[in-house]
Amino acid sequence: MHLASEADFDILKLLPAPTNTEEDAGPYFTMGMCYAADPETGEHDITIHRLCVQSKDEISMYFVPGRHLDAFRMKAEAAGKSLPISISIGVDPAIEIGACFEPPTTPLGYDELSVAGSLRNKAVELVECVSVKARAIAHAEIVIEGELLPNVRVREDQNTNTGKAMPEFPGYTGDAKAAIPVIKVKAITHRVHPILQTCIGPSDEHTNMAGIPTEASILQMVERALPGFVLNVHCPSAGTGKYLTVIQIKKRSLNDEGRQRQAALLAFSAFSELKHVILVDEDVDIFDMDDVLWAMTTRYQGDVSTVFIPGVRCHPLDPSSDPRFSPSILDHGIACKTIFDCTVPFALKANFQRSKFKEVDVKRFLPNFRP
Ligand SMILES: [Mn+2]
Repeated sequence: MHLASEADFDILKLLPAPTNTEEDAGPYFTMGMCYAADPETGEHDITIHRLCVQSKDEISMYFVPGRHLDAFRMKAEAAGKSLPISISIGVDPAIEIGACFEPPTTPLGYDELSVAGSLRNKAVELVECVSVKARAIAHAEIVIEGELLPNVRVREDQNTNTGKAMPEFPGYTGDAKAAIPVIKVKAITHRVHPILQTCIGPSDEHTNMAGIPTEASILQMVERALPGFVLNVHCPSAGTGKYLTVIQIKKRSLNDEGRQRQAALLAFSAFSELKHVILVDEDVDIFDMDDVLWAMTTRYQGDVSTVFIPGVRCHPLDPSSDPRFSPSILDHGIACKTIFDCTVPFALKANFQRSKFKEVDVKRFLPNFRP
């Protein structure tokens, strides 16, 4: 245990926060499970945020608009109070997946640790912090304890002036923010010889952490509205985990024609940050992007198989979601949600049978072959 009140306390002497590119605003913690409570209701929320070390005992915290911890922070700030927070690093992956769930699947007031508890069939063990009134993950490698200060903001790149923050999951280095909240660190606790877990964007690790909750959220919502219609959902790494989803459906009658597009609309409402939906039939392997693009090539006509829903708020880290990209985009973060319907019209199913290859009769060529 190291308390910030000790004279030689310095975050970077204790923890090797990595600086991943020349233009990073500073050293970042990228895999911190940030956990805090609503100052009014006591309900908890856990999410992962971009955390930049700003001084020996200060960390800046960036909130994409609408994040639940930010709602807690604003409530505390309105009352002139700081918000106690714990940052647990190096935890059970079930907690990392749970922390990436977002509304409406996990609305404000929903503690995403419940997802982790359900995955493991065992409640997540918590521990009281030593320096602030908050709880942390009991078996974390490292816990940073602190308080989000009211009415204090820093420029994210105040120490480097690079104009940039760090590499984000869409594959671009995000811009440094001009004024973001600050955590005053009060203590750091850790296991003996702790391992500092980190993660870079974009990476399969990052995009899967974003993608698995997206898939689960879409499946849950679509299944409720159209039971049995959607077979599977995949958010591939190429689509950042959050921006693109492939939905596999099965049309069973002429009556199902058009339902696939309804499934896509439901997906957009299940996950507001989703930008592109690719719809495919039951004979397409949604985990093989070659197969998905084959469907887009042979079962899709741009002018009739595409549905544009312009002017919808998606996600601010998509650089094409910007008024400079098109005057039709009114504000940064607004995008055109698009459905790519690569399913075969039900009436034409017979014309789209994939070639059915014969099984190889190995014994014809290798009489002694034993499988
Ligand atoms: Mn939440």
